[in-house]
Amino acid sequence: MTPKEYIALQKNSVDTFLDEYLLPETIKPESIHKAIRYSVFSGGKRFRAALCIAANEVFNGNFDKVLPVAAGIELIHTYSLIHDDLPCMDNDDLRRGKPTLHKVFGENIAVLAGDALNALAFDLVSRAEDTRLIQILAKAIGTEGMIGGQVADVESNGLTDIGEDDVKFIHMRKTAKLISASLEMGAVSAGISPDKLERIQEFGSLIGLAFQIVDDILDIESSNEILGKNVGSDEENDKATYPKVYGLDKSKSIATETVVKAKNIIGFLEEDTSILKDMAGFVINRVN
Ligand code: GRG
Repeated sequence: MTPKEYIALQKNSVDTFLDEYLLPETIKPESIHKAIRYSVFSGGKRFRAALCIAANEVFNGNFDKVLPVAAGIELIHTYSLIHDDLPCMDNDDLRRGKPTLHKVFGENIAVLAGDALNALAFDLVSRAEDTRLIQILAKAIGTEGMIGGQVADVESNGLTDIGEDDVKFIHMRKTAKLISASLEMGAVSAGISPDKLERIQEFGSLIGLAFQIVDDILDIESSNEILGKNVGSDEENDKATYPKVYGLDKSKSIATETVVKAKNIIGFLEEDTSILKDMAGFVINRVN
């Protein structure tokens, strides 16, 4: 199975699960339930959920136990995209090939939908009855994680003296932390040992960094049709990106080297980690 097929397979399970879990659009107040479903089912790849399930599988976990956790991670990810697109953040009007949530439902409902997804995500993760998973997720999205990265990102808009350390600081937090936490939560739920967990964390940080570097590159080289969002948005917002700091060619080689390093880190584990290595390869080869 190719990594793309593996991700599609897990997406199917996650989407079926979420469709049953999320309240129907007919429940009052209808607008918030419609808004949540509009965003959650707008065609995300479910890469983070697939990573969580893959790590769980590698360390012999339990699919039924990890599925709500993987689904919860996708709700956090969707929440971050909704808030990232708001006028007070990146002010984007296209996401996953559709108008952004605030364009359709208004800014107030978009903010509240993000907030609701946060609460729902923790409800789902708590179903595994393992407080370590809740702690990993909370830390990954807090001020030392995703939110910290987003703060540094918005504060760097328009600055001319952005350096290598600054852009790595942002990418490691706003994107890599949740990607690494997805793997970590899958592995911890499967009972991974602490020494192996360290390798999984490091692998996750590296592929998460590469994921955001590739995102920066696609924002320059892809098209609105393929990406489902407005390309050129980073340049328009004068954002801190790898191509801005290193140029396109060097950014591509850094992304490739980062993925090679990631694969080597898990290469010595006794378990069959081929699915994780394939997922690392997907990060480099993805087109959207
Ligand atoms: C949600 C805790 C929390 C905080 C909000 C707005 C914000 C703080 C953070 C923004 C972080 C962000 C949007 C980072 C970009 C990550 C990224 C590369 C997204 C694209 O991921 P894909 O390609 O998207 O997996 P799909 O659409 O496939 O799901």
